[in-house]
Amino acid sequence: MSLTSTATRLALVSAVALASLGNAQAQDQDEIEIGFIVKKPEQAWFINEQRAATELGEEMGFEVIRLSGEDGQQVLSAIDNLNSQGAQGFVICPPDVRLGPTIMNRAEQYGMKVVTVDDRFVGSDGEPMEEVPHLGMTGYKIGQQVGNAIAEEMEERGWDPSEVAALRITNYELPTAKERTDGATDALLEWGFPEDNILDAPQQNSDTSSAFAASSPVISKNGDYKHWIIYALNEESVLGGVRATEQYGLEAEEVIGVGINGSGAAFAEFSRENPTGFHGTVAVSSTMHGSETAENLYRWITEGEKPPANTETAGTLMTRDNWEQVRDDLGL
Ligand code: FCA
Repeated sequence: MSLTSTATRLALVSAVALASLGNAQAQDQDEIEIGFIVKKPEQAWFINEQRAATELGEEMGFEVIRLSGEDGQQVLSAIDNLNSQGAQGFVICPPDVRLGPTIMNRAEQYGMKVVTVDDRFVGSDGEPMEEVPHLGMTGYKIGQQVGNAIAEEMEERGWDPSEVAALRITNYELPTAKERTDGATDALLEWGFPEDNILDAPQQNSDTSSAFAASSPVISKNGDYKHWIIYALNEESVLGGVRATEQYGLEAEEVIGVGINGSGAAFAEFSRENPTGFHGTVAVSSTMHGSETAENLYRWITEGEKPPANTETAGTLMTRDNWEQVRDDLGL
């Protein structure tokens, strides 16, 4: 074969390759892309949501671009990034609900549609931004389930409420967190828990380490109590409180912590050979939160049907005894 014909062949091969690449690009351009931005990408809850959205996209034929937005700056660059990739909208659990107006501003500049999940945007008037479709937990009710589960377990253990301290790990900047801890508090008070025994540990963030940091000083300052109950906006935070009781030297039998979420953090705890003070968690389907919000957004983009203003989801108590069953029932 002559040198020339080899060169011709090579040129032909690359032309064919380029043409098929062009086709692939054209196909990609037709495919709808949406973003899924979360405030805590390393937490099992959010990993599940993003995974479920991606899987649904594969089934229905759209692409989900998973991004993290741990602060305002990161969220804004995530939106820029989505725009440059051609995305037409995004689902977001924001790092701070008060960023709502700023995030909407940027999204509207690009003509993107926005759906919130878990934490609902708050407008400059301090009210929820009703115009942005939202899907989240029924915070107050789920909080009540937490309070009732703790009360039942105190009865089971025969504790005298006057000897019990409640470690309430709070995050009042976040409305859904306040609803949840308020629900738990009200259920406990209704049951007859002494209000003076409720001790606040305000956390900076919604994770285990900030809950641990908030709880430790409260526990060591109140060493007279015989037993402790612990609740917070999620199980990651309750685990921080439980770890703080362990560090202080309290036995697992003296502690009842009940969380919210039902994700990997709780499964790991239930799988330990010896029970810890983490008694249970109210599980909600993170899988459903992820897939339903992604589907709502996709339909909005493709069919022009705006999702409902507010969808609330319910929870199921999960303990060491039934966690695998509940996990399977909820598709987690
Ligand atoms: C908030 C919490 C998460 C999860 C979610 C539904 O964002 O921080 O842990 O409970 O609501």
